[in-house]
Amino acid sequence: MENCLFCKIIAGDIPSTRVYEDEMTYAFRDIAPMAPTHVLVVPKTHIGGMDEVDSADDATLAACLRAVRKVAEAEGLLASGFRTISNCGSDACQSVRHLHFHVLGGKQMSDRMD
Ligand code: DGP
Repeated sequence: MENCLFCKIIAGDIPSTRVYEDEMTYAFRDIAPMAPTHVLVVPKTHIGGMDEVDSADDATLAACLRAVRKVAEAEGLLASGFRTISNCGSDACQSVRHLHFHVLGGKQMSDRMD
């Protein structure tokens, strides 16, 4: 989608540090990491956020969750654990309107979600 930051990253028009990629998903390091591992998993097709998944392709959505697991495995997080977050809308402070899953790990995190 034109003027979507993550679509431009997926297309390679904006540089990113790739961690994982397959036919339907792309994963890259967050520009402002909140943990030793902070990776964003995005679908290659434009979906605005969790509020739009009702009209999204099931295979794409499943691929995103599998990509989260692949990233956790590649980053060595399967044994220690990791957190997956998808912010949606203004109350959740979603800043990029392209569905993405933050994968955070490599440190002990708080039991609070805020
Ligand atoms: P959210 O606030 O949940 O919409 O997360 C958006 C994330 O995207 C935020 O953690 C910072 C990251 N981000 C924003 N711009 C860029 C960029 O140009 N490159 C990379 N790698 N990450 C970005």
